Amino acid sequence: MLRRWLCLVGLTLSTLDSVASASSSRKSLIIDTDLFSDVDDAGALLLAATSPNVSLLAVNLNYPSSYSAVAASAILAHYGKVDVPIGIKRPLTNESFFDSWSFELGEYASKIAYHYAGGSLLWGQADMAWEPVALYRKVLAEAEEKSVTIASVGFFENLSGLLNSTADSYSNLTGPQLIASKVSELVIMGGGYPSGHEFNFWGDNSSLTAHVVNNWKGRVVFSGSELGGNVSSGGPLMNEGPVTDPVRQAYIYYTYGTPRFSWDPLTVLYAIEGLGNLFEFGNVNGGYNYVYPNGSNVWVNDETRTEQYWLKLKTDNVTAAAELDRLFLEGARSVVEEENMQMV
Ligand SMILES: *[C@@H]1O[C@H](CO)[C@@H](O)[C@H](O)[C@H]1NC(C)=O
Ligand SMILES: *[C@@H]1O[C@H](CO)[C@@H](O)[C@H](O)[C@H]1NC(C)=O
Ligand SMILES: *[C@@H]1O[C@H](CO)[C@@H](O)[C@H](O)[C@H]1NC(C)=O
Ligand SMILES: *[C@@H]1O[C@H](CO)[C@@H](O)[C@H](O)[C@H]1NC(C)=O
Ligand SMILES: *[C@@H]1O[C@H](CO)[C@@H](O)[C@H](O)[C@H]1NC(C)=O
Ligand SMILES: *[C@@H]1O[C@H](CO)[C@@H](O)[C@H](O)[C@H]1NC(C)=O
Ligand SMILES: *[C@@H]1O[C@H](CO)[C@@H](O)[C@H](O)[C@H]1NC(C)=O
Ligand SMILES: *[C@@H]1O[C@H](CO)[C@@H](O)[C@H](O)[C@H]1NC(C)=O
Ligand SMILES: CC(=O)N[C@H]1CO[C@H](CO)[C@@H](O)[C@@H]1O
Repeated sequence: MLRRWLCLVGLTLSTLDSVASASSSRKSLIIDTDLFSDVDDAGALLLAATSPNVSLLAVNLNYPSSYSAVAASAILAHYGKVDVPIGIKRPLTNESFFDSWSFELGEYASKIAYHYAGGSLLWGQADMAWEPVALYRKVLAEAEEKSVTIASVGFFENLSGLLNSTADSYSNLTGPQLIASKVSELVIMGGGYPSGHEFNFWGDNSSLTAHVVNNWKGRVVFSGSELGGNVSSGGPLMNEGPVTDPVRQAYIYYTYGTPRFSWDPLTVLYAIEGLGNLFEFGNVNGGYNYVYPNGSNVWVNDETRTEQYWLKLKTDNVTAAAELDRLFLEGARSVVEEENMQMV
């Protein structure tokens, strides 16, 4: 009886899963994240891994700490996404984050990597991760025309490498040709709007930021420091979320219980849902973003350019935070409910 019921539950779950995978409204998404010096990358990964509306094609790490790759693997595995390939920028280091600026924030990547180890990259196995440009090229080559959204919530070396790439065993197209044929939208967390000097743009190699932003062809939507920096989230996840959830634990390690700014989760939420009820475009008459070699950026008004946009909130910040908090909890609880059903 119990066995039979378990089989039925298993069947129902896998049937639901395949119905969901067949749904054409799912958005194909690649995340390019640093998952190192701020925990909001982990919040963004939670959304991407648990949203029923996403088909997560790959996760590339643009920060070379081995702990970042293993933590990404642990988080994806917790949400049942063991098959999502992970790439990381080389050469790898064993660097761990230390907040030498405000002395307020804790380190989470190595701790999540160690305590929640799982998925394709176990503890000590970061060197088995993909080379990011090769992973981009493989995944894009296999994707349908104009079907892929890339969400960049960190630095730009991998994307610069993709732009510079040439024909290989995955595709005869150059990087820009592959992008033109497969990518529908690039969503970037970085810069300030209409102008600014923000960490993702200057914090690693600002000339590579300039290379990507100033040369990318096709639709690009920017999420600036002022957007997520005015929305604090993660409180309900820490207070009410499942105790087994690795992203909840990452927030606790990093913020010691204080809600955190929401740059990356808001960016990924837009990448998944589009403008929805939360966002609107800040530019009305076209224009484009220009990045200086020092990483500062400025919006250039130009009515003839209509493929770039920057985001602003359509609601007040409390409403935006409440929506993120709702999705964090819903995502974190979704896997726990499945575990409970399987354990009956
Ligand atoms: C998924 O998409 C549906 C239909 O567009 C929407 O109602 C729902 O809010 C979305 N769910 C999430 C978690 O994004
Ligand atoms: C990182 O640490 C592992 C052991 O924990 C070691 O095998 C590896 O060589 C180290 N990598 C670097 C770049 O120091
Ligand atoms: C890609 O090429 C540009 C020059 O066209 C160069 O500035 C940039 O450093 C290259 N990117 C990488 C990742 O090597
Ligand atoms: C690239 O082009 C060559 C010659 O047309 C062809 O044999 C090969 O299969 C192509 N490679 C890929 C990855 O499509
Ligand atoms: C930025 O990246 C390019 C290409 O990899 C490299 O040539 C250059 O030295 C880097 N600049 C800095 C400041 O690291
Ligand atoms: C909303 O913005 C105000 C003013 O910047 C800030 O004090 C408050 O903490 C913000 N609330 C949330 C939930 O982010
Ligand atoms: C970066 O360079 C631009 C152009 O020269 C300049 O206007 C801006 O002030 C510089 N930003 C910083 C932070 O120095
Ligand atoms: C922060 O949010 C509050 C409430 O929505 C708003 O009044 C304020 O203008 C926002 N501040 C910034 C810098 O966007
Ligand atoms: C180091 C790393 O993995 N990053 C890659 C980013 O792109 C450039 C150009 O393809 C490669 O040289 C790097 O290896």
